[in-house]
Amino acid sequence: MSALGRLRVSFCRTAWFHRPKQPTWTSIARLALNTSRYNNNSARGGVVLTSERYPSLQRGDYTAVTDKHIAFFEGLLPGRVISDVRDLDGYNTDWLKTCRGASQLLLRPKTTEEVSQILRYCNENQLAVVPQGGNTGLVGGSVPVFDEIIISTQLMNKVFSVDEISGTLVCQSGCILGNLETLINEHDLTMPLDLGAKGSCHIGGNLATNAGGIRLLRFGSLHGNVLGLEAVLPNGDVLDSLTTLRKDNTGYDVKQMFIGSEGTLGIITAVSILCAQKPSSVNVAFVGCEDFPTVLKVLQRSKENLAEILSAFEFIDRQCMALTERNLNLTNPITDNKFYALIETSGSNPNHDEEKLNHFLETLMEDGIVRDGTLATETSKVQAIWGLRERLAEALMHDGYCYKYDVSLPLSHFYELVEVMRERLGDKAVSVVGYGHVGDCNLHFNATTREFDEEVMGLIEPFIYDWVAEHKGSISAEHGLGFKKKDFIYHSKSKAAVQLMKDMKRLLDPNGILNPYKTLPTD
Ligand code: FAD
Ligand code: 2HG
Ligand code: ZN
Repeated sequence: MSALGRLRVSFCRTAWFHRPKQPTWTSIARLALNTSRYNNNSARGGVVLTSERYPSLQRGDYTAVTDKHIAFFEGLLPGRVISDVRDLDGYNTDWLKTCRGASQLLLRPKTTEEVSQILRYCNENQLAVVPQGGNTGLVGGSVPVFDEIIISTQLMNKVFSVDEISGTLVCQSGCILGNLETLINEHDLTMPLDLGAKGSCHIGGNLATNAGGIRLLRFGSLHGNVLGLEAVLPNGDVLDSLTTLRKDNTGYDVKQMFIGSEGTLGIITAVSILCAQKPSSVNVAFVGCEDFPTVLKVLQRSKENLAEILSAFEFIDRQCMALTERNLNLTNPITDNKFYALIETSGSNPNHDEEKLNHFLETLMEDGIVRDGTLATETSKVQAIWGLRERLAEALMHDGYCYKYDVSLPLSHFYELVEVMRERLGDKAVSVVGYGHVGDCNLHFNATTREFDEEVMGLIEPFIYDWVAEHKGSISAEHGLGFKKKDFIYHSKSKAAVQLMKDMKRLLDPNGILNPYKTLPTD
């Protein structure tokens, strides 16, 4: 009997990406907290203002927006200036509902020239701004801290060209990732990145955060897939680096500076990206493992046996999987396992791919590595299994308050962090879970409590950052530093590297108007 026959047939219903219920609060270490406001949901919009939550925060020496400024912007962007506070709440509040600014002004440019004029004016008038894409960032980088003007790329959603032979896509930065995927699928191409927030995040936001996601294992990071970009510098100058060339060794590769700069060096207005051939066969195997070393064994075997068709390898622990059932009412097709591995293959020959995957699963079972699993070959079932994985961030938030960490760790210490934290938190937490992009050594560690608990927070931070640094990891694998993690940068970067970052910031943004209070440390 084939492995396909012996493995249970997938039966999950298709799951979709939803915005989660509001959590209550998150913390920023090294900033004094106004503890009386922890769970104050009576504040406007249900989320406490960041400036009230952290009373020690100092607003920079920026000009406050006046009617004169608003009149200027209304002349420049007729009908695309929003200054009614009721319409601004969603833009002022982050996806996790943990950070909230008090911006009085949202600008929605359509062209690079408009972005250039906005920034030139803001720079001359010492007006602080925050660039915003889909506002799905998880580190508080996309919303104002005080009253920074929000510059949204929402209306910058033009696709300029798709070249089927070279696989290059050139578009404006406000295109939604999921829409780009749909569009280029028609040209038999696929995006080199995919993430749970694809229905909302913008490609410019993806570049600005150097987003990783579930395809990084196959296609590598955006530092390799972005061929060119256009960015507007804080003084309004346009940096045209929008090449479509695969190779170009003419001096410093300046576009790299903007990838992962989290809106602190320039506003990305257009992107040229290398897309891959769309696979004609995609399969997903979802297998149960009895311990974490077995997950690693399966990973190693996947690399050996699936080789060029392996396109994703994710893991979920039992405690995390339980949340999808408890909080989202989803069905896990293979219950009662301590760990789960999601293995995706993508290729161009369905028979070849199935044969390879079948052989791989057979040997896993014959060698007693895996006893339970399910295989999905139909698109709807593949999507349903991915739904279990992609909705974990949402599932966690239903517990109440979520303490979220996104770290890189060597595989030899990878899951140890979850065990150490579980021991440390004991029964003070509702859930203590680990999941993520294990194929890229990227762990998503999350703990939850019903509501924010200062004692739990104190048990997690700074311990977790120290632990990660001691074990030669990174305190932010893919989400960035934003507002929440900027002061822990020295756990992962040398003093010399941070100094160079500060020098670059000063060179490009001497007035510090672009996304202040983000990425670079306070000191
Ligand atoms: P925003 O949230 O709007 O902004 C993020 C940062 O980029 C901010 O600092 C902002 O100022 C800056 N920025 C935005 N647009 C521009 C621009 N045009 N020019 C300059 N700066 C800009 N992230 C991953 O890496 N991998 C994942 O697998 C992943 N999965 C997620 C799943 C869910 C359910 C959610 C909610 C988030 C997930 N994220 C993930 C985090 C987030 O989606 C990514 O960081 C994404 O790239 C942010 O894009 P955005 O358009 O929403 O950017
Ligand atoms: C994912 O991989 C995202 O699902 C979110 O990066 C991770 O919420 C998290 O911890
Ligand atoms: Zn992730």
